[in-house]
Amino acid sequence: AEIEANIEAGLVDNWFEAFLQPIVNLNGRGIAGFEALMRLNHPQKGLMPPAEIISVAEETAKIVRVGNVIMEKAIANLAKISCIAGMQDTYLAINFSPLQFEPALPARLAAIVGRHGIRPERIVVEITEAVLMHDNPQIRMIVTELRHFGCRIALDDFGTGYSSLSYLNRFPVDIIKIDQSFTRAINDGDDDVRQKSRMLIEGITTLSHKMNCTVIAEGIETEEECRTLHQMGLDYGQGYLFHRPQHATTLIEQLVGSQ
Ligand code: G
Ligand code: G
Ligand code: MN
Ligand code: NA
Repeated sequence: AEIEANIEAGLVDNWFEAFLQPIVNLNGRGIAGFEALMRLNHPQKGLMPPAEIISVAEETAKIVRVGNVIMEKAIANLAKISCIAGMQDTYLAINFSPLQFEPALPARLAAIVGRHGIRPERIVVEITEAVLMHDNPQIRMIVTELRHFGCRIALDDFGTGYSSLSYLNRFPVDIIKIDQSFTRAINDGDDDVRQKSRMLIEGITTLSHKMNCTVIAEGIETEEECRTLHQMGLDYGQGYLFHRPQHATTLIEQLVGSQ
């Protein structure tokens, strides 16, 4: 109940923020895009971790309003970052929960990108298997509509669900994000675990490339992980080794400072 009250207060008093975590090209480590990660910045408690907030927001259907705020703020942040030299073609990935795929979503997103002068091709819609599992014709129609508008679709947390491969067959996916549990497992102390997880990632990557999908490794924390994943043919990486999720203002200062 306290979390629900914080969500409501956050919506009314503007406590929600869209932090950004850069996604880098494993070949050269230049920034290819950013993932928007929601944060509730409570005036007394400070930044509250999103996992619990998101699950309560989903249960109470407030996730639709929260998601609309995040879309607006994240796209406004992308527009600011785009003024920095070399950042004009970077993309923005936004996470979506199943309830957010309501009929009004495509027009709402179109209005926001239009207002900020962002091409829809620069927006990536991140969905999880939870979105696809519903196998709901409305969700499928809205995802297809977003793709026709120019957005790309990323399948998040890939490899953690039940029947990931069947979704690739039935859904238009452009990007596969391999879950960070795999990034950990490729250096597991157990030889068998390590070898099998490497074979799994390599196989998924080959398959994804054949289907014209880009592959991103999540949660890269060490140089060793980065090197191995690059050798295995993954395209992009995301993780604390490169950049943490940050407030847009901090990130912009850092990007401008490193030029
Ligand atoms: O930033 P962090 O690693 O703590 O995020 C935790 C989880 O919350 C991740 O699974 C992420 O996908 C999810 N998440 C973060 N921001 C959003 C958001 O704006 N909308 C939705 N639906 N999920 C989000
Ligand atoms: O579920 P999703 O992939 O959308 O969420 C990404 C989550 O992973 C966020 O909570 C983000 O803060 C977290 N994250 C990003 N990079 C790293 C990392 O290198 N290590 C760990 N442990 N978590 C990370
Ligand atoms: Mn994500
Ligand atoms: Na993920």
